Amino acid sequence: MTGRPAPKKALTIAGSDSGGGAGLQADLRTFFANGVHGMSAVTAVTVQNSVGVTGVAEIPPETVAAQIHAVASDIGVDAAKTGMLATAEIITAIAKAVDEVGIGRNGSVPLVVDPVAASMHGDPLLREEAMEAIRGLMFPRATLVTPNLDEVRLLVGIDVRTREQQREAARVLHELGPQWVLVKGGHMRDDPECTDLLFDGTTFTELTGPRYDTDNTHGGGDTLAAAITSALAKGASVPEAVRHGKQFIERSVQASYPLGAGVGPVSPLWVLDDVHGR
Ligand code: PXL
Repeated sequence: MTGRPAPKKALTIAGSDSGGGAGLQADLRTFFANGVHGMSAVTAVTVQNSVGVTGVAEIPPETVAAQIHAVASDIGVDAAKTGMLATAEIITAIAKAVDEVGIGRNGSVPLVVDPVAASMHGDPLLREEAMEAIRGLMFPRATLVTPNLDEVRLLVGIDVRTREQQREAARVLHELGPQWVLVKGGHMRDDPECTDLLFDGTTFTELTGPRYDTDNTHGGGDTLAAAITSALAKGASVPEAVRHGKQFIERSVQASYPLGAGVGPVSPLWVLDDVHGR
């Protein structure tokens, strides 16, 4: 029989971006670019292009949970991530479903929680009252959480402007229950570099990279978290996976491109340069 052994499998629990820049579309292409089989449990469908979000249709919570059960019971999941979760009811259903199938800290499958609150245009992707559900239900289940500085402010009320405040935020976020915290420094725009801070409750590790000159950063957080999730699916430790993710997002920012009248996406298309050229 023709074929090959199945690759490792990663699941994204996230929203759809009709413009293809962010959300589950970014996650699935990042899984593919990392040689991992990608699966999705869709939480919401956004009506979106490069300029912004003009509509959101939420998926019924029981349908979100059913997608998780369907893929976990048959195909299996080596690592999972969450993105746009939309409502407290959807988050409650996800928390129960991941516990039932062994994803997250109550099981053995690594879970990356990217606490998505708004699009880069400021359009809300999470109802206001749902941030409490992310804090209370998703953080304690997370192997790793990956907030940017806007999300840090919404989650714990700390307005990070210095490296010391970044450490303080990591400490406070860790107390909410995740095994690891990655406080991303990309939104510290005065910093000529881009320093992310990784913390496991004991040790701080700073990961510093260049700050690239581009406005096309749509889907950057999703791509980073999905690259980390891919590495976890392949058995990497969290620090190894985060290092891989950082390298992957740097190359994907370098390969970002303009699209429409607004903000273009970061892109993992560079992995195919040898096949298709640039
Ligand atoms: O990049 C965060 C994000 C996640 N999920 C969806 C999005 C966005 C940003 O726009 O649209 C569906």
